[in-house]
Amino acid sequence: EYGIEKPQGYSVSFHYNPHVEYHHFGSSHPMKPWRLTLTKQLVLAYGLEYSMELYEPRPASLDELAIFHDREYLNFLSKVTPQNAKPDDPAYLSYGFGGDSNDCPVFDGLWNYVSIYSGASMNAAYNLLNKQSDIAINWSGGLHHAKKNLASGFCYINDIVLAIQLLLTQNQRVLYVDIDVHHGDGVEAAFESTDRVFTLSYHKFGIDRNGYPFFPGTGNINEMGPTDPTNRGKGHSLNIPIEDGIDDDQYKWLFKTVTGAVIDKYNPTAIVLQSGADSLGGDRLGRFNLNIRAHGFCVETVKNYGRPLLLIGGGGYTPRNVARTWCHETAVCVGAELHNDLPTHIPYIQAFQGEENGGGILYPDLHNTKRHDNANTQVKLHKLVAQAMENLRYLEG
Ligand code: TV7
Ligand code: CA
Ligand code: ZN
Repeated sequence: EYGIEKPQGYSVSFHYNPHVEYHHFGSSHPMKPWRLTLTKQLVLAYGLEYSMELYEPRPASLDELAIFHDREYLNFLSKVTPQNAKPDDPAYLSYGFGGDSNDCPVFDGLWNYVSIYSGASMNAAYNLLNKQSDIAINWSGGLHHAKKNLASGFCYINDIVLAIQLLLTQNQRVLYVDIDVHHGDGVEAAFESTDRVFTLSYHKFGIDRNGYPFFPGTGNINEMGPTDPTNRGKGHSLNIPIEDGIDDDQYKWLFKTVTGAVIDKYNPTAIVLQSGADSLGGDRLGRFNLNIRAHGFCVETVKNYGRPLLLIGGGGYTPRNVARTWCHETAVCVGAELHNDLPTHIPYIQAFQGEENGGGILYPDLHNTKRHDNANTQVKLHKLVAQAMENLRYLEG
């Protein structure tokens, strides 16, 4: 390794309000805020807090959330409780609550929960604006499905849109990149009419054998935002639909090629990376076969462009692997290598012990969990990249 200089010395900030952990969506719901407890414990156990600045942001206020969301929706969200909720109230259904799936339940402390994760993303964005940090991290955010007046897919408030709106006060062009296994539809929709935000999402896309589309059912390669040529947002969204079982080498190649081309052509002055961990192998809801280091390669690739970077969480439904991945990616940001043997003094060490593989280590082989056959052929991926490059020609005007 001697003589090779890695770009180092980024100032990194970690924005986390621990009160977010104490919220529960319901016992059978896949979204588990305590995965953030595990993440924080791993980060501390490896001593990463000495290489970055820690912040404990206050919750966002209703007025702050109203820079994107409708006030009527926020008023409803701020008042609804499991005790006063009326599931037959038309407002309740129209705002995305209840329904068959119960993706967005009303739980105790809901308003507190959404204000906390949103406050953390906004605090992180302010840190980038003030040049207090080069990279600002909020693992509790990344709730990319929420619309201005609609809860969707476990997301009630779109903290990403709020953070990007803040970044736009001092940046001419913001790039949004989303490696969650689901399509980042809420962020794409929020900025569909501007050329000052480019949205790029990698996700599973397709219909399963029961005829249900993979959630949210949008994000095919031909969906590039508005089609009206007078709309400034035309061509400023790129969607990369992927099939089940994609492996490390395929994903790394796809990510590097396409993200690199977008950064070169769009030349953003700030980047927001949603690093949803449900694209890992063995995720309870995901379909991909990625290992932790391949997921982290995406963070490293974006980091190496040296633009102000907001790094946020998102999905991730196998909590121990979410914690491993986000700890690894925190280390990537500060430029640290971590031992594969987990430190022995972690409070929640039992959560990482006694797995068929991966007990006691940071980098288990998740590809070996092989729950999804790889339906991505090299031919299909090359065609996908060719189509993505074709879509990017809109940027040349
Ligand atoms: C960012 N998948 C969010 C991802 C949101 C995915 C969905 C569930 C689910 C919800 C539960 C639950 C679940 C085991 C999984 C179309 C439906 C579902 C037909 C009966 N268990 C993110 C949202 C997705 C809720 N929703 O991107 C309570 O899985 O697929 C759907 C919607 C409605 C129709 N029904 C199928 O990662 C954070 N939900 C258990 C309890
Ligand atoms: Ca995605
Ligand atoms: Zn997801």
